[in-house]
Amino acid sequence: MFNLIYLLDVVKIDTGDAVSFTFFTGYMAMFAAAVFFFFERGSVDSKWKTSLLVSGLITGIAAVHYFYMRDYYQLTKETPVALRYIDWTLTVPLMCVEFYLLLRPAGAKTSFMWKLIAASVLMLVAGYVGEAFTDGSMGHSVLWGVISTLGYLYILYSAWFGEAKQLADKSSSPAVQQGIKALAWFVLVGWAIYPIGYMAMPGGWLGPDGAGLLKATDMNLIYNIGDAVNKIGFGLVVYNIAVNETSKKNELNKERAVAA
Ligand SMILES: *C/C=C(C)/C=C/C=C(C)/C=C/C1=C(C)CCCC1(C)C
Repeated sequence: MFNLIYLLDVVKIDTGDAVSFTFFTGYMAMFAAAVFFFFERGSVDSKWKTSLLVSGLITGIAAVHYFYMRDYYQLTKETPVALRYIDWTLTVPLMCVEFYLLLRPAGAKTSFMWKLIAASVLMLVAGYVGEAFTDGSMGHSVLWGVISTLGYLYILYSAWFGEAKQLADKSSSPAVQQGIKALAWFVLVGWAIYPIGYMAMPGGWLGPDGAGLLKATDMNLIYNIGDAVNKIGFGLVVYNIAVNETSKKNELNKERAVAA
């Protein structure tokens, strides 16, 4: 019985439901991006292969979660809180790994990576407690939202002024410097999309219990847009650096060959 309902429900996409629509397009976009990054990995210099692999993993892991979240939402019309946060707990630390991989030639240590990861875990665990254990009150939503924001601010600070920025300044590669700058913009603007979605929750500042600017269902819409922008965007920044640096190296090798 359950299976029959399941099948009927999955086939029928409600065209009036923007959340449902973005779950489907989000899934396909992540899937396509993962295929792209995995294939392109073969055409860049070996130094960049791990970075592209991580980009492929980020979008690939997201694609699998979107596959399940899409059906979960289709069936229940509820927010897939657990699936969402499992996805983020895997993919956001991998984005921190991207920062580390790009900055390793400039002297980044693993402690730099672990600090970013710790901040991202604080951000996500607090966000999860805020959403999963809500009593519908504004006090709960705001408390855990603020704790989460501390983790977010650490990463933001690192990217713009702190360790990530200082390492980027030491990098000998203009492509890496520009890339880190682009990632810093993603963290500032792209990641700021998420707290807006969070504030649509019961008791949230912008939701029905707060300013009334957002409906509770807007949360998933906003998160889905944020994910597509940030996961694919991060990957493309890394891809761009890898392609630029690879062609620079190829040029150099050609010049050397001519000179020899
Ligand atoms: C691929 C997924 C990404 C980049 C997810 C990023 C998520 C955030 C930046 C979430 C931040 C939050 C706050 C800053 C406060 C409210 C709770 C969160 C978890 C939505």
